[in-house]
Formats: sequence, structure tokens, C-alpha cells
Amino acid sequence: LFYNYSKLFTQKEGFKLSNQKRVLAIHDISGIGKCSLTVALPIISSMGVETSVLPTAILSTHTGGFTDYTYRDLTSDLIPMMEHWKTLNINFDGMYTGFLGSFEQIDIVIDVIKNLSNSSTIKIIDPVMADNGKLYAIFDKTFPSGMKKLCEIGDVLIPNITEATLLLEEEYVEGPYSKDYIENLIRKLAKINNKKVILTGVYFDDKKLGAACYDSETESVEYAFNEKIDTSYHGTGDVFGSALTGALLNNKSLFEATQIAVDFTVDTIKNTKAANTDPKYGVNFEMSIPLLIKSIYNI
Ligand code: PXL
Repeated sequence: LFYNYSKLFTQKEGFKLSNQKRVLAIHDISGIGKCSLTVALPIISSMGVETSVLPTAILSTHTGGFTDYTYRDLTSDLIPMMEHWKTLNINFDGMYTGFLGSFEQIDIVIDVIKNLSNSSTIKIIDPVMADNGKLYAIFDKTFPSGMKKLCEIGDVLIPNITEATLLLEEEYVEGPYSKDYIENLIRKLAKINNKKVILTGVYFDDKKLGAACYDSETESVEYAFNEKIDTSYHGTGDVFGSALTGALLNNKSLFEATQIAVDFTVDTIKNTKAANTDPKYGVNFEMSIPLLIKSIYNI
């Protein structure tokens, strides 16, 4: 099995070992609770893409459901890390941003992206700040307008519906949603960066849930659905974003990458539900990695 796994990468059409793709993942490290970098690193790496990291903060756990967590803000390390990398002339094929450690980091991350990207770098922005109709408690009301500035320089935005409504300064609406509502929302979001948007947490009934994707070039909305499972776990947005990033860097189309990420996320939720663990500890994504690799190579 191991032999076949490495062959999958090296025998892929057009693959050269010297041309491995590299992504810069900009998120926090939460020591416990499976989100941000502790999911981005293993997931993107398992898809054959080198994953460099710019950690925004270090926490003992994430902030969703745990109390008394430690929080080390790394804002003052970001520019020096960027300056060092500039001397290395390092190239990034992708950048994937998520949870930022402070309001000030928004402008710094914009600077990092501008300094370390080139015209072919794909910039994936997850405006991590809210879920289930609520802004995360550690952010204040000014945070969404700052996050909107970061979204403006992205190529692919991946908000959930709560984040979408905050970016657009609209009231949060509970699902199930109508097609009209979703397509209106996604077209308004696409005006922020004039490129591509993937809206997560979309459902029209209680059977299927997934994501809508919109490409400003074709002006079309496509839907990637899978089973709607009646439980929610922390960190699934990051699991989705990481799989999506890996799939896009493997040259999948926007829709294919979205479907791969939806299917992977649902599989992780199914495995976790079967284990009956506390939702704040995140999903068992490790057991779904073989499925993810199969979907990348169409096997
Ligand atoms: O998964 C989003 C996330 C990432 N990092 C930290 C968080 C959260 C959501 O609550 O608290 C530290």
C-alpha cells in the first residue's frame, strides 16, 4: 500500500519531483481540539503539497467550548518571519488564511500575502470569525469590516453563511435556505473580490448539506452536496478549507475541489459520530485521509 501511495504522486501525468507545489497556511496552532494548523498541515501534506506555516497565535485549545485556555498572540513575529522568507526567495503556489490572532494582524497578513505571492499564487481566504449566527466571542464588532479588506485581495473566498452575512452587513438567517437567497448572497460576496466564492453550510432541506460555488468568469452557481448529518463538530470549516486547498493545488476545478472537500468533511463527521466523542474535540479526519487521496487520483 505504501509503495502504491508514493507511486500515485510520482507517476501522475506531468509530475516532476522538482515541481512540488507549496502552500503557505496562515492560521493559529490550537494544541488540542483539531482545527486550524493541526488539521491544515496533515491534510494538505497528505495531498502531496508542501505546507509551510505562519502561525498567528498559539493556544492550549481553540476558543469554542473550552474555558481557561492559554493564548499567545504572535502578531509581532509575522513581519520578521516574512522578512526572513523574502531573503530566501521562496515561492508559494498557494496561500490559505484562517483564524487570525488579532485585529492588527489583518493588515499584516495583507502585507505578507502581497510580499510573498506572485501572479500565479492562488490566495484562498477563509474569513474565520463566526458560526451559527454569532461572531466568536474573542472578536469585537469591528472585526468583520477588517476581514472584508483581507477578502478583497483573495482569489477564492470560503465563508460560512454567518461569515457571509457579517461581511455583507446583513442579518443572519436560519436555514433551510431558498436557492434565490443563496444565489443572491453568493453574487453579492463575489463583488468583494470579483473572483471565486464557495459558500459553506448550504441546505435546502433536511436531507442534503454542502456548499455553493460561484465563479465570476462564468457567472454560474454550482452546488456540491452530500448527506446532512444531524450533529456538528468543531473545526469542520478548517477540515473543509484544507481539503479544498489541497484539491485546488492538485489542479482540480473549483467545482471538483468543492465536491472533494464536501465528501471528505462528511466522511470525517460520519467516523466521528460513530465514535460518539465530544464535538469540541473535533473530527476524526485521520481515518478519512485514504478516501481523500483516492478522490484526488480518481481511483
Ligand atoms: O476553527 C476555527 C477556529 C480556529 N482557531 C481557533 C478558534 C476557532 C473557532 O472557534 O477558536 C483558536
